[in-house]
Amino acid sequence: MRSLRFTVLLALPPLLASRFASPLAGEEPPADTPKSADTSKSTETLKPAETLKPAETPKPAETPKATEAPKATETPKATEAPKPAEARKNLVPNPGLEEKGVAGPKGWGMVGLAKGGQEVDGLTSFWVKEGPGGSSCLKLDTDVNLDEAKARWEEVRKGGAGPAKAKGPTKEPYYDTVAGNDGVNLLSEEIPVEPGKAYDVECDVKTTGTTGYIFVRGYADVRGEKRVVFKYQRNLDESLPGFKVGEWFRVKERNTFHPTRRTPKVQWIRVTLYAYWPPGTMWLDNVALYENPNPQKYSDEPPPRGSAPGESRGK
Ligand SMILES: [Ca+2]
Repeated sequence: MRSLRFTVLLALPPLLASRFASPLAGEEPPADTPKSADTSKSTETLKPAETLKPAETPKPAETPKATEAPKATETPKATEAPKPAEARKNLVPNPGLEEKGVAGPKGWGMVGLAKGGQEVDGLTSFWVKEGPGGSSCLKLDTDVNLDEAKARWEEVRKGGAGPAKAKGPTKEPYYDTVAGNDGVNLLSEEIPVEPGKAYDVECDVKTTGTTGYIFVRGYADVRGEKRVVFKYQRNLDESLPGFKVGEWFRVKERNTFHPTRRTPKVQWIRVTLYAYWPPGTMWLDNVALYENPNPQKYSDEPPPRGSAPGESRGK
């Protein structure tokens, strides 16, 4: 992990890199290599701890009271301009995290989780109705003791994990929490990449003060093995202009990357939602990935030399 931290530092601008200088800085997620994952044992009846709450039903639209509304003005005017910006196709599967998989949002998975396994662990990751407008979203909690989290992750990897036990208390200085170590992350399914194309990545995020990233990992077939050869990352924290702790914020500016510009072998990408330090909670929703036909500039940094430890066998 040491060499990995060094790699990350190299890949960051000085200002951001300084954030990583702390020994508490988030490590990269561990290898997303399924070890002894046995999805065949998965129980279909698992329910994440926090998905049972009834949806906070949005209030019905207030019906217009006035009955004297002018008639004949309801027909759309021919002058309404088309909306080219909204015609962009979102390439992320289950981007609003609304569709249910085994125990969480379908198509999203913990690092190390075999395909078809339980998406969230109910201890550090949850599928909740706390998104914008009461929609389903992802909640990541890094204020969990690392030992408890690791035990839980192992249970989930094996399949048929059942409900998680409640987390124990954490204590200062929190170095032994998930926040001080691996962080928590969920990855999208693989999304095919077209050579020569640039993309924009977006998401909604809210935090209690914990910071994180939206990562994009690019995979290539290297001697028959899928390896991470490209990485783009965007801070999810107060470095975003207009971002406020405790409020939903749409991350959409300056997030253009070009996976095949320097790493032409990239064939697939996966979006990773990642929370780490300080211990706290992060909510994420409405992930989007759009082709950008006219990129003004790229935000992606040069790829790390070789693939980082723990990512070489990326699934
Ligand atoms: Ca949603």
